[in-house]
Amino acid sequence: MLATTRRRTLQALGLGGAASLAGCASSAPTADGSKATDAPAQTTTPQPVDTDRIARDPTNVPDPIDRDSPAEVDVTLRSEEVVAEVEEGVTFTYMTYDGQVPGPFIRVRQGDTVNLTFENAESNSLPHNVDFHAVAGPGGGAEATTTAPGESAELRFQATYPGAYIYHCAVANLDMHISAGMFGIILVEPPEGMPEVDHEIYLGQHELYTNKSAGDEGHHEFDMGSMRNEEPTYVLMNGEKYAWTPAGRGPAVTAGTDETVRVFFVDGGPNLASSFHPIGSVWEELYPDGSLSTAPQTHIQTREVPPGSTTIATMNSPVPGDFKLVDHSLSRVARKGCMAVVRAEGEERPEIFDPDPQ
Ligand SMILES: [Cu+2]
Repeated sequence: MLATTRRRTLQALGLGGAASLAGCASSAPTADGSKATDAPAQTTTPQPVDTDRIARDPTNVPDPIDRDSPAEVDVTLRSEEVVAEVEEGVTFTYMTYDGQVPGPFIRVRQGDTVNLTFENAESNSLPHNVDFHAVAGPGGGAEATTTAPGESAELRFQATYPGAYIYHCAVANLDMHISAGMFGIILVEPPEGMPEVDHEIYLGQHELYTNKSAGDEGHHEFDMGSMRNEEPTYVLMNGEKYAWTPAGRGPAVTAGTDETVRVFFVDGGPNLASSFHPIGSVWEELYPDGSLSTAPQTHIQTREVPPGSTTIATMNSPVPGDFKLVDHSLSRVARKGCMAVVRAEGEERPEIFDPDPQ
């Protein structure tokens, strides 16, 4: 059974590699910078979508761990290639864990043993896998989980160190797979847990590289040349333009004034570091790179989060209003879609902020 599975996997890898290379050649830019003439025909008609929303709900975070001893935890991740809207009228074929971007938030305790089942959906066209930065072992489990469409694999690992870690696809053309949406967070809580807060939210930033400009209607094909040049069409939080904002496809995340919101943020990249900033506030407490072995920094305005890393940061507002969470490389916000909003609701406090003093 195992040998059969492995053989099928290798066959699929061969096919996947050739298909990907062909895609690479056909979408390479020409000498004058225009797209090659054999690039896929452009159309202003979006493709039918497989899902209404590719954007994971930022409030979809598992509860804090309420155990004082290690346990065995069963986790299933399923890779799914799905067509969805980046914004209205613009479709893209995403690659996902469990059908949304970022992948599901996995929460375990230091010392836990994770029994992972990784499934590659039958309808997929490519091999996929998972590399967990929380795994102490070769490839973070990538080779052990490499599967062809229709197959599954199992991996057992112990979470030996605490922190918030990225997981991501790491097959051939891994930059393409991460760009298409294959990344997420696994949080390994320290034995003593984390300080209690009022809200926890989950955001993931990444870049889409397509054969059109941001906002051009129709189906956007993945574009290898743009990715090689690190010139993304979109830079997104949770996979859609302005995914969780009142101005976008909304709604904003809401919290009461003076309530503490903890943000788990992952930069999937694959190429751009994020300068993560809450407009109108600062990060009250911030754990650089998601490290929970060190004391948090305090009152941080902007924190760089490299691709392949995370941060854990808290914010609170004494006054009501909308607080935009952005990459402070602001062209990515104004032109490429990268923003989420936390709306603080409560009483005005003019002694702290008065927009109309008499
Ligand atoms: Cu993949």
